[in-house]
Amino acid sequence: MTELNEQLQRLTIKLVYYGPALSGKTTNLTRLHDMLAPQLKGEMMTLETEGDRTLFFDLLPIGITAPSGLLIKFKLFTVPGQVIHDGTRKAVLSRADGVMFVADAQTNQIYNNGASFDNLISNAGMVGMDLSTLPLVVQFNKCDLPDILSKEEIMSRWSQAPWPVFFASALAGEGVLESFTALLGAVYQNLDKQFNFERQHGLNRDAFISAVKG
Ligand SMILES: Nc1nc2c(ncn2[C@@H]2O[C@H](COP(=O)(O)OP(=O)(O)OP(=O)(O)O)[C@@H](O)[C@H]2O)c(=O)[nH]1
Ligand SMILES: [Mg+2]
Repeated sequence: MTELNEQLQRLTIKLVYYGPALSGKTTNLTRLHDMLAPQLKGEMMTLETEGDRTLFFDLLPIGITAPSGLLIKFKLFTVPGQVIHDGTRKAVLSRADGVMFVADAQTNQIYNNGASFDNLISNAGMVGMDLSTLPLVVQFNKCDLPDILSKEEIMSRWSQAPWPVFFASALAGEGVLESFTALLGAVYQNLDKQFNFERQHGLNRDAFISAVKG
């Protein structure tokens, strides 16, 4: 449930990058931090990493102001993908307004992707989130590597699912902004439903998305 503080004219939107270990969640946030306009974003915070691996989370804060004066803050989090950090993952996922599921396109990661998606479904249920209404985008990352699933193979598994699928190479920044834009669009739809956003705050979907991209 999105937090809207009417008195302070402030809305906070939590977006979570979820997925198996080493799929590239932290890299997505790092690239977004490189790409977004400086006046929109705060410093990216990384809370304790061990080598390449996230132990708690990464956080990228972004802020925009609607024509109504409403300050909209986005908090982009990553979860730690390693199986043992499930408690942390659940805590970070809690109260998310949107999820980017970052899968690893390498053929040897099929099992880990599936297990992580099952884990998302199970944790979402435990923290009281409804996956049927949650804005969710699926990103298959590491598409630059040689031994990966073809787009056809991936789509044959995912095209029946209700979520949009993107292909990315986060290391090179490819597909990062496109998938993030899709997530913002899905989040906007929910906000508009919940708070009558366009009428109350003067931001339509396209303006909302371009305000974030700067
Ligand atoms: N070749 C290639 N490597 C990538 C890509 N994205 C990330 N990596 C590499 O994969 C490794 C893991 O990336 P991270 O972004 O730390 O992965 P993570 O999902 O945050 O991992 P955890 O925090 O352990 O859950 C790093 O060495 C990255 O440089 C990509 O698109 N292509
Ligand atoms: Mg990480």
